[in-house]
Amino acid sequence: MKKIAILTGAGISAESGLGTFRAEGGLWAQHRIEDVATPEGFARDPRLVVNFYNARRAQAAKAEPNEGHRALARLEEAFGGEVIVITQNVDDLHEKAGSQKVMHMHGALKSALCAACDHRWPAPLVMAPGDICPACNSPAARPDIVWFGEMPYDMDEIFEHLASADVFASIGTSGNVYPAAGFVAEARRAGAQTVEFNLEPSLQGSQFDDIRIGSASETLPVWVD
Ligand code: BJW
Repeated sequence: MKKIAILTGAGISAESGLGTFRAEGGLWAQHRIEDVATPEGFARDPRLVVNFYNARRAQAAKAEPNEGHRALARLEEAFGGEVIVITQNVDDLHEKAGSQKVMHMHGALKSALCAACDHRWPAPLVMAPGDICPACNSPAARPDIVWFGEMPYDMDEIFEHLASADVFASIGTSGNVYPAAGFVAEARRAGAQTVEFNLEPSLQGSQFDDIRIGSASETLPVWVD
């Protein structure tokens, strides 16, 4: 076995105190997606959107990785081949746990993006609408987050990993949001063994060879160690 591709979602960070999106009382119960997670929402009210991500950046900065994140970092260290973590999460808990190969397909709270020239740079803890881009001097800074209708990052590289993975593991994601929700089908087609870790089967649950029900902080250490 040479490659393990791992997709993570909000569920892996839930026990680190970061809210998921679609649970009762989750982020989408408190904020309208159209307002805070679309380019149109940002154009309408940049202050609301910047403040939403400022609050989440502050919360993520205080959060610590849990046993699920740590188990994946141990897997990378112990496994003879390649372990790739493809995360939909915008926190940095995989990095804090020690994972080295992490791809943030939906962007990162720690990063700012210039809407004028696409330059990316480390975000200050508190961003403000109209912050200046250090590369082109436009007042066009925005959170470096992939909103609905935008292209997720690194898709070519991600599809190459899925096509060459021996094992595909999906952890703590509900399978509502594409293209990530289609990764299990892609990996299966390429011949990977597939396993899901979740509190309950996701929308894509029927496509996995194996489902480990339970909290990722408990099921991942059992899988890895
Ligand atoms: C636990 C647990 C514990 C809890 N242990 N588990 C019709 C068909 C197909 C596609 C579309 C369509 N109409 C529109 C689209 C496209 C759209 C889309 O998918 N819409 C759907 C809603 C239908 N997608 C896009 O626009 C994307 N771009 C795109 O498609 O570009 C074109 C393209 C095409 C082809 C190839 C490439 C590109 C962009 C999507 C951007 C998503 N952005 C967000 C917000 C920004 C980030 C942020 O603010 O943080 O990303 S939305 C939000 O959902 C966030 C998440 O990353 C994402 C996924 O959520 P996740 O992680 O699954 O969280 P939850 O809350 O849904 O689930 C948590 C799970 O954890 C649950 O299952 C729990 O049970 C579990 N859990 N505790 C284990 N302790």
